[in-house]
Amino acid sequence: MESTIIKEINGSVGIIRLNRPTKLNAFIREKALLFQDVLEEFATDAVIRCIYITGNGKGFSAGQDLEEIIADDGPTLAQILSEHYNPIIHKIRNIPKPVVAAVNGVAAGAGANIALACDIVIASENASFIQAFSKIGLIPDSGGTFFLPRLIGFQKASAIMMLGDKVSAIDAEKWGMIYKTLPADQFEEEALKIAHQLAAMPTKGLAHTKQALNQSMSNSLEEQLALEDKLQQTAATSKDHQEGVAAFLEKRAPNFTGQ
Ligand code: T3D
Repeated sequence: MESTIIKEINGSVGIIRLNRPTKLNAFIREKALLFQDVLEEFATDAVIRCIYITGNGKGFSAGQDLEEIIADDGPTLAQILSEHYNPIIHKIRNIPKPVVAAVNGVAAGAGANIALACDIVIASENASFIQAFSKIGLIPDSGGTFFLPRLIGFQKASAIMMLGDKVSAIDAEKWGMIYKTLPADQFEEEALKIAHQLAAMPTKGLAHTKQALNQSMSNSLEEQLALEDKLQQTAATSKDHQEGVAAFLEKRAPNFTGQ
């Protein structure tokens, strides 16, 4: 049987394909644990400078597999959050590399919130985002109540979380929930181009930017200014910083190595 998570390395981009297409890539325990293993592997592989997550088939992910939660031998609710989704969100936010979600189709429940935890979310014009939790008496998890109000504001976040509306990719882009919508027929090619662009950039600088953005969620202005000062001093010691400045002054294209 094909794996529920397919990993590929394409140049410096580590690709993760969620692969249960007949169930819209809904998560079962085995898949959630494997996903974490691959995130960890790509996080530590020096060749990989950008991670790209997408879904196989017509959906990105329909979140938790609802059959698994009623199965006698399925994981408990406590396990589902503490061993599946929470570690996935922690890893995505803490990997010192850009993580791109390429949302090819519907993203619902935890599937939507895993995408929204990524650094850059790109969606096919056919994709949609559903905070499906309210329809089954649950609350949005996988960081949804943290990221969504910060992305689109408290009011819209409350409404779509309570009503469980299907938000089109086009509206998601308009509201600032995602970075960009791409035409369906060019989706994978164009989304991968963005991942390759990120992978060719100064990886350490991007990692520091990610860290600063993470901490901006809870820091005061004073704390954030101090953090920027500290991270900028570190970024300034990187080879890629030297290369960027040299390339600019020599009027040539830079060759960043991620060092
Ligand atoms: O206790 C806990 O679970 C805590 C953790 C919570 C985390 C969560 O993610 S909770 C939210 C779980 N997800 C949902 O509630 C979404 C359920 N799915 C849907 O509402 C719809 O499938 C969609 C709106 C996402 C897409 O609709 P549509 O019409 O495009 O597709 P479909 O026909 O409903 O689905 C296609 C197949 O995938 C179908 O299987 P079948 O009948 O062809 O054999 C459907 O049953 C299956 N599927 C879709 N979502 C799930 C699923 N099977 C299991 N679990 C799913 N979540």
